[in-house]
Amino acid sequence: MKLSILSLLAAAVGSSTALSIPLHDLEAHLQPRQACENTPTSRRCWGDFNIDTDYYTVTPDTGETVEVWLSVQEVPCAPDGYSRTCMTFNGTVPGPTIHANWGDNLVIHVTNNLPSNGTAIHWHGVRQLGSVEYDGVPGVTQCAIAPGDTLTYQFRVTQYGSTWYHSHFSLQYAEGLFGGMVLNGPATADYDEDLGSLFLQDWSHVPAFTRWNVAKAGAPPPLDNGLINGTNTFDCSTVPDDTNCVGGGKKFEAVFEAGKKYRLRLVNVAIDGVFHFSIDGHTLTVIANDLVPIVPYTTDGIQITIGQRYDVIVEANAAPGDYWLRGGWVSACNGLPTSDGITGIIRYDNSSTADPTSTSTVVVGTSCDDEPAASLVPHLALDVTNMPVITTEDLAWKIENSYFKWTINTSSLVLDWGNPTLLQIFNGEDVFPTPYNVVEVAPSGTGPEWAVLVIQDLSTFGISHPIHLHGHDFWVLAQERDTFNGTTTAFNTINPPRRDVAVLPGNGYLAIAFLLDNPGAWLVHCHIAWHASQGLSLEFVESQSSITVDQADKDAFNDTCNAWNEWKQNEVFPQDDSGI
Ligand SMILES: *[C@@H]1O[C@H](CO)[C@@H](O)[C@H](O)[C@H]1NC(C)=O
Ligand SMILES: *[C@@H]1O[C@H](CO)[C@@H](O)[C@H](O)[C@H]1NC(C)=O
Ligand SMILES: *[C@@H]1O[C@H](CO)[C@@H](O)[C@H](O)[C@H]1NC(C)=O
Ligand SMILES: *[C@@H]1O[C@H](CO)[C@@H](O)[C@H](O)[C@H]1NC(C)=O
Ligand SMILES: *[C@@H]1O[C@H](CO)[C@@H](O)[C@H](O)[C@H]1NC(C)=O
Ligand SMILES: *[C@@H]1O[C@H](CO)[C@@H](O)[C@H](O)[C@H]1NC(C)=O
Ligand SMILES: *[C@@H]1O[C@H](CO)[C@@H](O)[C@H](O)[C@H]1NC(C)=O
Ligand SMILES: [Cu+2]
Repeated sequence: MKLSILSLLAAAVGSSTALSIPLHDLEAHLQPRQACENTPTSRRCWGDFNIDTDYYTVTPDTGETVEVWLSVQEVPCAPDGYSRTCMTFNGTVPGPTIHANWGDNLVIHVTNNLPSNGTAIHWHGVRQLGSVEYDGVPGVTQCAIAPGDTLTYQFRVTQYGSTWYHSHFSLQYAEGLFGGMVLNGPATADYDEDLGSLFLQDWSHVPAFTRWNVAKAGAPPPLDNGLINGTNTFDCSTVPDDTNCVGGGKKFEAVFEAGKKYRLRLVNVAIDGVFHFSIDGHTLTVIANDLVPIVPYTTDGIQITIGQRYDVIVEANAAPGDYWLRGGWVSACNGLPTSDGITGIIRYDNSSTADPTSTSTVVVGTSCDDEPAASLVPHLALDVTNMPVITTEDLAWKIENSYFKWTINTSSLVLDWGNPTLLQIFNGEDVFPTPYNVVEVAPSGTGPEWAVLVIQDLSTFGISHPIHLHGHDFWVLAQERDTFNGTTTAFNTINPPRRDVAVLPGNGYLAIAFLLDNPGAWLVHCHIAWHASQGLSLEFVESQSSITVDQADKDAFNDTCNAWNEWKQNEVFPQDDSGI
């Protein structure tokens, strides 16, 4: 850029009509470099930063604080025309979208207005660089927030892209406790309009907490429907005499203007389901996986497992008309009989009310895997260069008191909401309770160092698990339907996919690496909500002696614990799962 301006000016100086520009003025003109504005035709730009900036080490100083108030409350709801009670942020499912810019400070006041549950809110995929106390995991990074109490989460937005926030308290997000986070920044391809988050969700007509009584004995129970951005229809004639089926559900609809390019932020917020998203007659250009911009690729449909996000650009270049948008339920991976009805509508004419007659050419298969690794190439190319320590863990199961539990090296996670790992760390303890499944990691030298986790599935069920790590993006080194033989030679270390949820293939192994740059206590868990409740989780305590928390944040932490311990004396429902 600088070179081309210089050569242009040089050409001008050489021409007969050129103005003579003194050299120091020229320098002033070029320094500081003119900010490159983010517009529909320059999405790679972001002021003094851009899509090439290493966002792991550089964060714009916006000086802005975005302050948000969220009320966690129960309300009557009927997202698909079937009445029940939902747990919500501010009364809606999905909850209010949180918008912020890359580099902003977020201050989020969460008040627990539930009658009889604690809560804790996790900002999925947010690195929480230097702010582990606001990661929102009850029993790990905080005590549960008692009914009536408020906790103010405060952290810096060091990444950009699409994510979501959700309760991490037991099965609460299954009842509706989630919302979108749109973190504005540059992108790897251009688009005209940002349509925001698009949530793909499975949905139960009775509370998940009620189904848990069945689920905890073993297999996940079938659910009743799927929702697209919190809405769908349901055929009440399939449940005659059920007075809760009041009808009136609606399909999600969006309107396209021919010729425009739209950005959609796909988020799988299911508790059990894998989706294969597509829009009839349209191609998707994929520009990000989780909070990592990728080299754009095009596809007819995209497979999304729980917790994952894909940002896609859709060009309105089909013949004007109405088209089905399909969630694409992968029945082979989920306990829901049919995917046919999990749809929304894209219209080119906003006065149209007709059902689309479009058909799909996309084949939803039986694979529960991620998109092929070869497609998911991070734009900011980073290799894993030094991985001296490999932690291997065996995934299996046991039956305890007639209940099914997943185990990690024979131990199933169980947390005490009143005794978080971080409290134990504040108290200087370094031996953690066995069911906390703590693995301690720390760099052995001074240079960049990665920790590697290999989870080997020995359960023999053949079920795939979407594995999520807190506090970090991870590099996906291997996803094999095989037994890990202990050698790292076959690991993909050269700019492999980088994200925060990846699939552990059934009867195989998943190997991930994360940079040891964020001291804290970080959960790793399966994002199938039933499995998390059944203990499929461990935690990394990273660089324990370097974990620092300001006094004001420690005081807020202590207040939350005191309120929880007081309320717990009158707790109505005792904990009967892992806690997450
Ligand atoms: C949520 O509701 C509270 C009132 O309970 C209100 O003050 C706040 O602005 C709402 N938050 C959002 C993000 O809409
Ligand atoms: C949370 O609330 C739900 C609904 O009232 C109840 O079924 C469940 O047992 C509660 N769980 C805990 C741990 O409080
Ligand atoms: C989905 O719902 C969220 C929350 O209400 C909203 O911000 C978003 O724009 C909706 N998505 C689309 C594609 O309309
Ligand atoms: C439909 O689109 C037209 C033309 O863009 C616009 O003027 C009108 O407000 C839209 N109507 C609705 C209900 O969105
Ligand atoms: C888990 O068990 C395997 C097999 O016994 C062992 O090799 C591995 O070191 C254990 N992992 C940890 C973190 O102790
Ligand atoms: C270990 O497995 C990898 C990947 O399957 C393979 O390339 C390598 O040859 C194996 N090494 C040994 C010693 O078996
Ligand atoms: C936390 O609160 C308890 C109860 O009020 C108090 O005794 C204790 O000193 C506090 N601890 C810290 C570290 O502030
Ligand atoms: Cu799982």
